[in-house]
Amino acid sequence: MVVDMLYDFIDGSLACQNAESAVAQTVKYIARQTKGMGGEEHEILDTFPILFIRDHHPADHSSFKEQGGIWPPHCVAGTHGGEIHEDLLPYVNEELTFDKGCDKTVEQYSGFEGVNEAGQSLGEILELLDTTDVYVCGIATEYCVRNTCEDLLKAGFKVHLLKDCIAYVDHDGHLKALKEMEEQGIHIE
Ligand code: VGL
Ligand code: ZN
Repeated sequence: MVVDMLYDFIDGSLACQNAESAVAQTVKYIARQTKGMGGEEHEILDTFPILFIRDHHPADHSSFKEQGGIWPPHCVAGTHGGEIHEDLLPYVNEELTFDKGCDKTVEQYSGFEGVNEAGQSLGEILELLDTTDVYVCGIATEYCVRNTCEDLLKAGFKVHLLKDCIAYVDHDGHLKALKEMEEQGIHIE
């Protein structure tokens, strides 16, 4: 599961620490896991589904400073800043891409209730895929990654967090979040 590897969090208005490296390590990880699968997209998706989450805001979202929120404008729907990093595009499939934060009035850090184009939620799709274990990477550790991992755990999945494949707003905040996630039973690897 690739959380918010979007340009605004990588080199845009909310650029996070370690983001370029997290993307590169994620691409390597996926390449290792899918090696020998023949490169047919459906074959990769059947054996090793890769789900993408996108922060996807209207231009006047309530989390933006101009609206009284705490963040600079970011990941506005339809802008470059809201797009998935190009190195990951070969693995993106719209059925497995889930948007969150679309409602102007709601801050939504967790991707768990994100929805795909057909209106299916991430939780629903994980059920359909008969998932037991979820391997999570993305941005930012303290916010979306953490909230998504916690919701996955609550829903009964075994959650693995790939520590080289995450980026963060603040280094101390990142370490604290990792420690607290580990205490809850999330596997940091
Ligand atoms: C996030 C800040 C604002 C995140 C989303 O996905 O981690 N962080 N919006
Ligand atoms: Zn946001």
